[in-house]
Amino acid sequence: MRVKKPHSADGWQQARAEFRAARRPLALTGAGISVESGIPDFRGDHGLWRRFEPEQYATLEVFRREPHKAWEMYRALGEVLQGKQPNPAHRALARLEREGRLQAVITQNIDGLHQLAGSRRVVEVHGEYRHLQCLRCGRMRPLREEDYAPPAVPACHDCGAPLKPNVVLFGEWVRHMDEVGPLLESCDALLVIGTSAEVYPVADLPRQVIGNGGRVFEFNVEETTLTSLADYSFRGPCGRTLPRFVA
Ligand code: BJW
Ligand code: ZN
Repeated sequence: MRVKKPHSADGWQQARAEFRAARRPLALTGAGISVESGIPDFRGDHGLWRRFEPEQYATLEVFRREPHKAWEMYRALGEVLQGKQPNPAHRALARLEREGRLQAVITQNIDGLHQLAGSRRVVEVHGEYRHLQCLRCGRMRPLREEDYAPPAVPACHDCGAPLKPNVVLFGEWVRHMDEVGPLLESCDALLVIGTSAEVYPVADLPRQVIGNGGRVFEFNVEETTLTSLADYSFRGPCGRTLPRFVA
């Protein structure tokens, strides 16, 4: 049987042994890993989507038509990101990599907390929030505090077009899939942490690993569409479950 839930100490031991035996382990993270750092996720009770309907604020189409609307959401996001620090789950992944037990972290998060925790190979498939990009001429520049000052939308110095945070919106291509592809191809153990696995193409990555015969270990506070497919599902705040798992 594929699905094994680690309810018992034995279950935890077996999961740990399987992860230790992996030759090409990876982690895939989502907003849930940063919740214990004080950054709300998207689809939860205090999530960003409770205040900002994604179709109204978070699509490329909306940005092109009404950039000030997308900037309303960015400002709210910028506020919650300020001063946030990594938590034990981020640090557990950094430690795994340092010890040679993790190849890379593929993250949907834009908050930079994996790097702050010490992770070195971090693939940010949904971008990052520290830079602004010009969709017209391609110019990229660092985000400045005054960019958040309402109500203006910052404009490109070179061509005058509205600048957009380097965060991937719906309808935009996700980043670095050329790097993700080969990593996933050879991955035999994937830690999936704090993601609802509802946003594509990332939601397909665990299924790809399962299809290749790899193991999937899910860490989440609740059941997701992935839970029934995962080999192991650790229920609870990942700031507790993940450090315990890697200990
Ligand atoms: C905890 C916890 C704790 C809480 N411990 N766990 C129809 C069908 C299929 C696909 C599509 C479709 N129509 C359109 C698409 C494609 C679309 C898509 O997937 N849409 C779906 C909604 C259906 N995808 C795209 O458009 C992507 N691009 C793309 O596909 O390119 C090709 C293309 C090009 C041109 C045209 C069409 C396609 C881009 C996706 C971009 C996502 N961007 C966002 C950010 C928006 C801006 C902003 O930041 O403000 O990225 S959306 C948002 O969701 C953010 C996240 O990275 C992403 C994923 O969310 P995540 O991380 O999973 O968070 P939550 O909140 O969903 O889940 C948190 C989880 O943590 C929960 O499970 C909790 O239980 C758990 N948790 N506390 C452990 N302490
Ligand atoms: Zn420009």
